[in-house]
Amino acid sequence: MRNILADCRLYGIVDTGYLPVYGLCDACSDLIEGGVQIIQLRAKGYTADEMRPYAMALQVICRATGTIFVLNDHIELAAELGVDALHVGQDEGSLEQLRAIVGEEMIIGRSTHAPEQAIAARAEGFDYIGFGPLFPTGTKPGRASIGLQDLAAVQESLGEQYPIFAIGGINEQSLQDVLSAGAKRVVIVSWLLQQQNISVAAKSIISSLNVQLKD
Ligand code: TZP
Repeated sequence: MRNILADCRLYGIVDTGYLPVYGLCDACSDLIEGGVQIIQLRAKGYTADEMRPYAMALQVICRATGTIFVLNDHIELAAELGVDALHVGQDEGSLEQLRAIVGEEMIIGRSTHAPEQAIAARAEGFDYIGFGPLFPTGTKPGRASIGLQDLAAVQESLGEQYPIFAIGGINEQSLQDVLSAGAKRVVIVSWLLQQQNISVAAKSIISSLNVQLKD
């Protein structure tokens, strides 16, 4: 799983803000068909009991296809299901506290919103970070955007190999600017989920990433 994390350039999220719960599995399968190798379930406002059946169904799809399945925020549920990865925000405790619940093997990522938070998360030992929101986004309404100016310096100080996923308001149009600003990996939520054909859209983004970032 850690090899997939190292290589993956597009991280997808099935978000109940954009999908009815009965559409989560189809969207997940479409993203996978489009080549996305990391998929997070994000269901703000849902309890662990409400999320459990959907998380289990998505976990089955991801397992069958060698895709990293990430659960957002629900730490106890992540431990209970033994998901591949857990993603947490700034307020969800230290890595040590999280490891005490989910164990040593699970990939754990942290959202960061400023260079100092990114550096701190790397130093603490988080396996990857999200960095953003780069642009205003309806997926995190009210959250101030941080722009592109710190991306390159953050990537340089955390190391070329460390997985930093640029996030927030990224779409087909803004992707080029995000890559020019130094991003090596991106998360795209609403733009992908709102496409008529999610898998074709994901393929097109991945092919742009591969062309722009060829080694
Ligand atoms: N964290 C920072 S911005 C964001 C999250 C979950 C939302 C990204 O969604 P979108 O729709 O790609 O802007």
